[in-house]
Amino acid sequence: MIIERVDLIQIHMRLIAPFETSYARQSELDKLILKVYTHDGTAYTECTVGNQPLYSYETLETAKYILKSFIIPSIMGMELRGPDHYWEKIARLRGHPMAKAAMENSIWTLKAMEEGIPLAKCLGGQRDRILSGVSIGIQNSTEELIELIASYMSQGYPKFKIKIKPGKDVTTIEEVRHHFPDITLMVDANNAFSLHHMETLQAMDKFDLLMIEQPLGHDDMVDHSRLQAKLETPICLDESINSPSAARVAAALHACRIINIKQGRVGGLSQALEVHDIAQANGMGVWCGGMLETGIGRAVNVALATLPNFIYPSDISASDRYWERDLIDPPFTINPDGTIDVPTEPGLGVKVNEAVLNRVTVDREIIR
Ligand code: OSB
Ligand code: MG
Repeated sequence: MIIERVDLIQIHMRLIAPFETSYARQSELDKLILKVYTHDGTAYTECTVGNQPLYSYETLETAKYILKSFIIPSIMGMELRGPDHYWEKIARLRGHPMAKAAMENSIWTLKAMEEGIPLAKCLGGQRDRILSGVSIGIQNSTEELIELIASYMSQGYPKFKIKIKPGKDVTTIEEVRHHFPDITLMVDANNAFSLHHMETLQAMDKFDLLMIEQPLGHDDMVDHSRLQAKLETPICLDESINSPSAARVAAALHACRIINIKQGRVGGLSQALEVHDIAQANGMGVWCGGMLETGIGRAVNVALATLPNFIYPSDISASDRYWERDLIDPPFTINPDGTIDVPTEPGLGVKVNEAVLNRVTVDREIIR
């Protein structure tokens, strides 16, 4: 394949409802979509950056800059054999995993299109449905949280992840668990606690949580390892696993028992596959997280989640959990058994609605 043109498309979209984590409350999102052109076809991909360096140091502006100044010039107009060849071309570039991932996704998608198979098959995935799940932001009151969980339950979601932070922790979990004794429940702290909160964190052990996601510092493996030794509940790392080598460190230190894989955070699908294999070799299961993607990024997540070591329900929800109108047709929906169907068409397998995309586009930079 030869990449001849890349459009960096900035879009602005409003979430169905604000999403609050321990570090921010978001109701409108700017996103970066890439349209990648070759002689034989085009591929859309989504960069998982946000507007501010909060979840990760990358932002929409840094990703655009790195893509147009370094990544795209390294590959433009060349005969590219596939993802491995792409990595050879950009190996010298340090950092910026989400920018690299966005371009890499398009190369995987174009490769799947060339081979006439769905992206999931191209990655070595085996399932035709993946286990869904829903990540619920911090609410104003526990009553509202309980109502939301009840409504997601009625839609068939098989796993409920609730965001927590100091002050909205044990009491909230206790009330939710009291209301719903049997649901599959987990919490995500987005690095809001420290070892000074040991009592609070240990108190979470009695609520039969599937896991506690990223309780401590985004780059602190040592403290997570100390905490895991004192908890019965498995720790799942998200922010801390930003590369395959971070996954090896986590395994060696027993800093977690589960990994949340987000392909953007680890630098793309090839490295996500490596993290998947490292986890499996170390007896750790993984699951597919999300970054409030549109249907374009969600299709990549769905494809990735078809790999065999994705043994826990994901954060991949139906389109209508995020958007009034998703960018793809048809939107992702949830089956009554809590699964989402894996697209079967070649490539990404979803159709981008260009009229809808144009409506939300605020800026388009064409690089050739
Ligand atoms: O920590 O997993 C997280 C969304 C944005 C940034 C970080 C996180 C999340 C989610 C939502 O939890 C996952 C999703 O529904 O896409
Ligand atoms: Mg998380």
